[in-house]
Amino acid sequence: MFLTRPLICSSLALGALGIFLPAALAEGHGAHGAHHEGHSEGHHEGHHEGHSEGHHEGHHADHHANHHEDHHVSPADEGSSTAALIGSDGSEIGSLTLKQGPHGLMLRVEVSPQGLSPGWHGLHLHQVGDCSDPGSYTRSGGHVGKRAGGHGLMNPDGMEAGDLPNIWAAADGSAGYETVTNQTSLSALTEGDGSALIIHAGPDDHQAQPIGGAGAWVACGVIS
Ligand SMILES: [Cu+2]
Repeated sequence: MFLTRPLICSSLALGALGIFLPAALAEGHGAHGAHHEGHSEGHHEGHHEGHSEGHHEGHHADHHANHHEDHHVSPADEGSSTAALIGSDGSEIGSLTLKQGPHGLMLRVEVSPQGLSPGWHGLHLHQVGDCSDPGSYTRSGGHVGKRAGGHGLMNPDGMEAGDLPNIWAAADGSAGYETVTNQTSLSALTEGDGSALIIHAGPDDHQAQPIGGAGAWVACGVIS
């Protein structure tokens, strides 16, 4: 199955709210399939066909309801990912750790001295796990969940799933950062061609289009 990333992000976000989950995704859930089969087989031994069918349908519906509510904490969304953060000259400037938790995705960024210019920097999740073009990093694509006019944590018409708070670097260029988001998940970010964490040259004003005036892309970390 192939879907574009914006579609995946919007269906996951809506699914987490319990509003909508595509039938194809629900049916593809491995644990559900196994449970469904085992139950139906056991029931067919020594029970009338009509009774079995009615019981079976009721159980099926219950299971689907649970699956909707628990989607954002399902075992498939657990796990962690660690990556190097690469600066604009291609050298390693720090590290990036992502951990999926029960209420969202925890991101931690650590930057070594001289890694960044001092002050605030925009930081976003971009759509492609490709940091092979240091100095531009345009191969990492647009923001996760990108849509026209949608960027910005403070935008009334926003936000995009890849939008995150700024990171602040000290006078020596080092930085430490931790945030959590429930607008995407580790499984959504790592599937297919992955995604990337990008740090920009300047701060994101969280409102201007398309990237909050954050400027050039100065650091990149592959999320896979
Ligand atoms: Cu960005």
